[in-house]
Amino acid sequence: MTALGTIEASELVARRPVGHSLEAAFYTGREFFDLDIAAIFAKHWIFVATEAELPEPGDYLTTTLGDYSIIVLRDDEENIRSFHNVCRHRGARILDQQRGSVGNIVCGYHKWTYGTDGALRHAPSQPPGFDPGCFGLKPVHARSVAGLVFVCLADEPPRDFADVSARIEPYLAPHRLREAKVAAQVDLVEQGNWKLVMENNRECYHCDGHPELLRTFFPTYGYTDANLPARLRPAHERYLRVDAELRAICDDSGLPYRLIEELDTRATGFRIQRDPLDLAGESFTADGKAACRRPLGDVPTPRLGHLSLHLQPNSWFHVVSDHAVTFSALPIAPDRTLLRTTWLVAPDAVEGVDYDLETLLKIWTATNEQDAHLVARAQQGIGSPAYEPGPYAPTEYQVEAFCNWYIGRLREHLR
Ligand code: 3BY
Ligand code: FES
Ligand code: FE
Repeated sequence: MTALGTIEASELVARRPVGHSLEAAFYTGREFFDLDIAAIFAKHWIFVATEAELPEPGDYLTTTLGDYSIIVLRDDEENIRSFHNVCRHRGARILDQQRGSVGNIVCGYHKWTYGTDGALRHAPSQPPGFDPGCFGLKPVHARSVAGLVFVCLADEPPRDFADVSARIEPYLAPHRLREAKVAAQVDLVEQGNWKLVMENNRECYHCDGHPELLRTFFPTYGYTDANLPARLRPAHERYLRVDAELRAICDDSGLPYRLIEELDTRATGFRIQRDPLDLAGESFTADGKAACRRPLGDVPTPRLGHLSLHLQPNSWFHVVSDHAVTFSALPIAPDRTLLRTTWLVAPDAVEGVDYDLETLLKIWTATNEQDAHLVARAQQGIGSPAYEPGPYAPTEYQVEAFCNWYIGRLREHLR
């Protein structure tokens, strides 16, 4: 018998009703936390960093996925690599800082020394015949897609990632994120399960709770003509007008914008689209005007709306003409999640000259805090024995797609 009582995790996975939120144990139980790490985070491509965080050879960061600790670094040849942060001598955690820069990767315990390619270069006082070639750092698959760095812990990563990369790269490439500069990174610990963070991100049913974001973000997001509430008609009319303008600009300048939505039909579920913004239409600011004077990449006009990328299991991205924002939700405990938000600007943008940091961060900081409250409320309610799964509205179809993808992956794992 498990802590779920007589009901096994596999039964809960098998009986999940389509179109409804998940049963409580998915959000509260240690069994599902461990299962999520094993079936989701250790098997899929996970966004962990931007190349902008690792500008020079030897720059590294460490990240935690459940019990795994990994190193992501730029090697001497400037390639992005990833390794398990576990020494091949007696297993000590090698790098214990969140980020830094190294010439070699040196374990602090007995000074085994690895190159930035992971090869063991030096192990003090070993007997003759010791073969360093047998003790390189264990590699983790790592790929950069237009400057967004993904890792996969599986021996055999999902093979569809190459296809997804090839399809999203043309949308991202014009913004030259590889060369961008990190303006800020903020870690927010949310009091809720990582899936509640993701589900909340996948709908705008709750967007009335985001007055700052809604200055420019169309509240019609996720609705169709058939289910659009009457109160959103004026916004929808405006949306249609500016959307037509945006499409014309994109067609003229060869920028891809069309929606691709394959959220739950493949291992690397994704959604990408360039969508207009309201008011000046340039950026996530109070008036829609750019927050940074330097454009991000080769943009034909600042009025480019937002390029939005949503990826299963745990990341989303918004790129506007003057900056990019990346988001990743990393599980800490069944009821705690780290939301990491990173703002990127053009490499030559100077804080205080080209942009005011507070203005740049304002909208998503407020939105993240509002979302964190909503996620905590959801976690609290779901913790009551009175909770039972409730139905998703049509505008929550991307939440259903997230849960459907997730349940499908668990079923595959448990087979
Ligand atoms: O970040 C997103 O994708 C948005 C923000 C508001 C709701 N969600 C769909
Ligand atoms: Fe790393 Fe001994 S455990 S050098
Ligand atoms: Fe929200």
